[in-house]
Amino acid sequence: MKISPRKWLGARRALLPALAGFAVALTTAGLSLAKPQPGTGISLPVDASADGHRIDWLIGVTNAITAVLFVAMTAWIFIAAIKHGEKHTAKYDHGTSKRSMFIALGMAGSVFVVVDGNLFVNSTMDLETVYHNFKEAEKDPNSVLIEVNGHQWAWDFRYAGPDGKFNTKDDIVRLNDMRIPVDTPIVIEVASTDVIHSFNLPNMRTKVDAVPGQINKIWFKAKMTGEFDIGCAQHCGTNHYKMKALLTVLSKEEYAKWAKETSAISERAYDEKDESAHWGWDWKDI
Ligand SMILES: [Cu+2]
Repeated sequence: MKISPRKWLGARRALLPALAGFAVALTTAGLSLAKPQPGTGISLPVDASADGHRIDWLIGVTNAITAVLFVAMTAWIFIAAIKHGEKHTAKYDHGTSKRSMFIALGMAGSVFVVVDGNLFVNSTMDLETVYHNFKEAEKDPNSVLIEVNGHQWAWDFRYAGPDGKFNTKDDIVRLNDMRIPVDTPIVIEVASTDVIHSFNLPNMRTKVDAVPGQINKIWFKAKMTGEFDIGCAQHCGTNHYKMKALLTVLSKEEYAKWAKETSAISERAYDEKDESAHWGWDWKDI
């Protein structure tokens, strides 16, 4: 195919916006792939959770579909620019013909049914059977229940202690330090005492808003031991970026040892009169 100089001019004019589009897409993709923790490589944070693969699948499929559409659309624009050159009277209708409506509805309908339908069904099933299935998680006699209180700018953690009741003398109470056993359901109720925060466990592929006057719930199971970040995913004031805690996943034996010792320490430090320290609540069945 011989391309006339006029057509090349048109193509060159299309090239700049196309390159700019690619640059923006690459930068965005690069930022989303930036490694948030050492040793994770260029990818999402290490998936340390038993059910994290469900979230990663959703992100992967969404990225793949978006990439295919992006390439198809930019290629279409570029080919049209080369083919039609600089001077070309556009031929178009207002989309009111039967043929146009048939094509538009057909394309939109098939994308909706095939893509959205698939993602919607999968996500709804995951929510029903896993993420919102608290009954199943709490049924495990070894499951660990934790109350989390977010405030500007730290996370408080409370475990019921040997008596199994919250807000009592033997509670384990920690600041910015959450420890859990591996391969065990961890059920967490989250509240806030000032503004809206968001309790974020990127390596466990879960997070939930911490809302004043409300108790929200999540659960997960860690599949590996190690230390992981806990963050706040809701801009909550000047020092939002400092609202960071550490999640330590221990072996079951190490966790049992830690819980026993820490409960005894917390019990010794218990002060009946310190009302602000008794921020816990009766565990809620949600
Ligand atoms: Cu916050």
